[in-house]
Amino acid sequence: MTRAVELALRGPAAGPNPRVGCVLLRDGVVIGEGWHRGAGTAHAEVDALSGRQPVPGGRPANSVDARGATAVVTLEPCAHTGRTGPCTQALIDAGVARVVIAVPDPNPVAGGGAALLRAAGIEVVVGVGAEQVEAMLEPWLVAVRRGQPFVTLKLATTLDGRVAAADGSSRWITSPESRAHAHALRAEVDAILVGTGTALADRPALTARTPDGSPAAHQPLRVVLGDRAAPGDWLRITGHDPAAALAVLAEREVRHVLVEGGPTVSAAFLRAGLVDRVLTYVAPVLLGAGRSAVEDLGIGTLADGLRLATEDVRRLGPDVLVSARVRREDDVRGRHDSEETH
Ligand code: AOF
Ligand code: ZN
Repeated sequence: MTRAVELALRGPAAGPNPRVGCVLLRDGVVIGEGWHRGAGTAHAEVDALSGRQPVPGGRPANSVDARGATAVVTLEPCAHTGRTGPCTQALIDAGVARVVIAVPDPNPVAGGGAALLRAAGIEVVVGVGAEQVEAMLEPWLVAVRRGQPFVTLKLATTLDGRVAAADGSSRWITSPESRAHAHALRAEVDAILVGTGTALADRPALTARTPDGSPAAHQPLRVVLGDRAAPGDWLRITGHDPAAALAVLAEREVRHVLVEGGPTVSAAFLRAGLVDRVLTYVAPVLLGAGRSAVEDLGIGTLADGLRLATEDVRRLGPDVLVSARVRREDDVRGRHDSEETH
């Protein structure tokens, strides 16, 4: 499964489909490997069965003889015909004897593959390496289970929590290392959302760029929320309702949205309880005055403060990046943890 995860990670982080990897084994020897390269391309299982990926020590083949073999897949093989055919049927047709799965597919359209495989007499094991795969696929899994995009809120602040000085100047608070990191992050999400205030004041390009300044291969959908006219070729969502915005994005198969400001939109998403993760780039700068990162949340007393769970801390040049989770009411993570394994 660790190898299957490695293969899965070769696929794109962004896009409507999950990253999936598959290893085919016979008597402990790898006979096929595959991964999914994004919506519209072959699924990992079909890619592995095709033999086009050379296995370690081997050459590419026209197909793999998988009769009696074991397929190790990071995600439950799909049971539907979507942009491509059902992997479940491909595995059955190939004569696979055993399928080892890390996590069930929460997509109501594609799920149910494990039961179909069992009905065809194939031994199925679910849950192997589930933690590793849950971590890799978290935004996608959460978004598909919930029917609403996973929301990462990005903040870039001074040590005293300011995002602009008294005169409104804000470029740049964080270091080039932090900004490069943020650009890499943009390339991994499906959409970036800002409010009209930020769009008008900063006119951010919101493009994902590589370290040398050239545009990244994947550019997220750029979204602006609010009623004022905004510049550029962005998707305009009118009104100020974060839930309505997420519904529009869900329609477009957006799984992961990065909310990038400003303080008004950040507060609106937090107040609505729609943020999953807060990524804060903190620069060792003090301003003592100026706009704070998040507008009023309607919290009057410390006991009501929104306390997050720190997931990760790292240094980026002089800055610190803190990644923290917000516990959501509708958080259904781990719902499948107790699912049968046999
Ligand atoms: C698999 N193997 O490698 C992937 C799966 O419309 P399609 O054909 O692109 O199918 C997309 C859905 O299939 C996706 O939402 C997810 O439920 C599943 N992805 N399944 O068996 C794969 N990528
Ligand atoms: Zn499939």
